Amino acid sequence: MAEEASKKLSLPKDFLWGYATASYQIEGAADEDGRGPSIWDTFSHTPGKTADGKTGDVACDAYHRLEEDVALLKSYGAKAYRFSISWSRVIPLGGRTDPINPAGIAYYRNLIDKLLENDIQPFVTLFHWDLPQALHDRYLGMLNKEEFQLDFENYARVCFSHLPKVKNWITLNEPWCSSVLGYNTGLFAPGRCSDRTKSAEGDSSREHLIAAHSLLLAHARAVRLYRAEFKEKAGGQIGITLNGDWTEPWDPEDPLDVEAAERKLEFAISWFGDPVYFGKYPDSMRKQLGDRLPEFTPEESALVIGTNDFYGMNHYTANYIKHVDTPAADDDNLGNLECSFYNKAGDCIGPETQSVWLRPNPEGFRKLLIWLHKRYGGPIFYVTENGTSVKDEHLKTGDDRFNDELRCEYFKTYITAMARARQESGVDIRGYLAWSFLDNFEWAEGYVTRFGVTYTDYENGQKRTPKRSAFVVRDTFQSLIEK
Ligand code: PNW
Repeated sequence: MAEEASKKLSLPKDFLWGYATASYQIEGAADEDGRGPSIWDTFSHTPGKTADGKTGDVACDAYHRLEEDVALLKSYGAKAYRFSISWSRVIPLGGRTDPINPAGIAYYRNLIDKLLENDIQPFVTLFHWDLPQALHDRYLGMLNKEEFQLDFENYARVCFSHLPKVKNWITLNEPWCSSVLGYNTGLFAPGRCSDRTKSAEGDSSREHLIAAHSLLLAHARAVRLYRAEFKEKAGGQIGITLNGDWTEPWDPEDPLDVEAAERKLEFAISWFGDPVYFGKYPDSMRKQLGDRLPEFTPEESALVIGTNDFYGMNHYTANYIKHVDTPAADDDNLGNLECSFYNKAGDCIGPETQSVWLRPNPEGFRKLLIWLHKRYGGPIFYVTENGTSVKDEHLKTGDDRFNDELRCEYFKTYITAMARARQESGVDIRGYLAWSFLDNFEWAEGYVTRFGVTYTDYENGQKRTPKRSAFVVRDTFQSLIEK
C-alpha cells in the first residue's frame, strides 16, 4: 500500500475522457423536423413547474450547431462525448407500431459521423428522462410494465439498427431520478405525487416503485436484444447509468447511524444495482417497503441479472446520515433516515454550490468507487457524469462569467480521487465524462443553475465561450495520462 501510494499517480494511455449532455437539456428545436413532444415539453410548459417557467424549446440550440459543438469538443481535447437520443425525435409517438421519423435518425447519424471523424468516441444514452408524451397519454408510460418494456425494446432496436457505428450504449440515465422525482416527489416530469395541490393524480407510496421495476425490465430487454443481434457485429458494449451520492454516518460511534448510512446507499443505488448484478432488490428495501416493492418473478429475475457490460456511474456529492427512531412514512424514499451536510462534531461535508443537494467532497467519490467495486464484484466502470454548479454563477458579469474557480477545484480534486481509486484500490475505471459540456436546461431549475465548462449566453444567440474549467479538465487529464 505504502509503495502503491508513493508511485506517481497516472491513468493509462487509452483512458477515455470527455463530456456529457442530454437531449432535452441542449437540443432545442422542440417541434422541428417532425419531433413529437415528450413529458418534459409538457411539464416545463406547465406553470409553476420550472424556475421562471423556462422550457427546453430552444435550450442551447445544439440541434442546429452540431459542427460548431463537435469542433469545440475537439478543441478541448475530448476523447469521448456522451449525449442522449430524444426518443420522440426518432419515433414521435414512441410506440412499437408508430412510424419512425427519418429526420430524427439523420440528425443523430450525422452527429455520430462528425464525432468519429474527429476521433471522439460517442457514448449514447437511449433514455435520459424525456419519455414521448404519447406513451404517457396512452398508458401512463412506465406505470404500465408490459407496454413500456415492449415499446422501449422496439425503440432500442430502431437505434441499434440505424446507428451501427456506436460502440458504447447506455440504456437508461439515472432511473432513480425518473422514478423518485417523477412519481414520488413529483419535482420532475411527469410530476405525479400524492400531494393534490401539486398533482391531480399519483400515489407517492407506490408509483415510483412500479416505475423503477418497469425501467429495470426495459433496460434488461434492450441489453438482451443488443447482445443477441448487434453486439458482436458492432464490437460494442452496453450498460446502465446509476446515480449515487456517498454517505458518512452522522455519528460514527452510533451503530444505528452506521447502518443508516449503508441503508441510504442501498435505497439509492442498490435498488437498481442489485437487480442488475444479483437479480433481486436489497433486503433493507424489502424490510421497509414490504409488498409495495414489486417482486421479480423467476423469469424477470433471469432476464435482469447480469445485464451490464459496464457500470455507468454518475456522481456529484456526499451526505452525513442520521438514523431516525420513528417508523418510516409511506412516501419515504431514503430508507427512513435524515441527510445532512453537517455531522455530530459540526464538520461540514463541503462548500455550498448553486444546487441545494450538491456539496463537493472528492473523498466521497473515491470511497463510493471502492464500495461499488466490492459490492458488484469488480465491474468495469465508466464515470458517465461528474461535475458541479457554482453558487451565484448566474449573477456574474463580463469576463468573470468564465472564471469558475470552484468548478476548477472540483474537477482537479475529483479526477485525482478517481485516479487514486483506480491505482491504489484496483477499481477498473476506463473512462470519465464530465457534466457538462455546456451550461444547459437544468430541469426544474431552468437556466439559473449552470453546470457547463462552456458558458452559454442565452441573451446572445446561445453563444458559447469556454470557461477556465474546460482547460483545467484538459490539463488534469494530460498530466495524468501516460505518454
Ligand atoms: C443529473 N438530485 O441529475 C442528470 O443526469 C443531469 O441531467 C443533470 O443535469 C445533472 O445531474 C445535474 O443536476 C440529477 O436532486 C438531478 O439529487 C438531481 C439530483 C441528482 C442528479
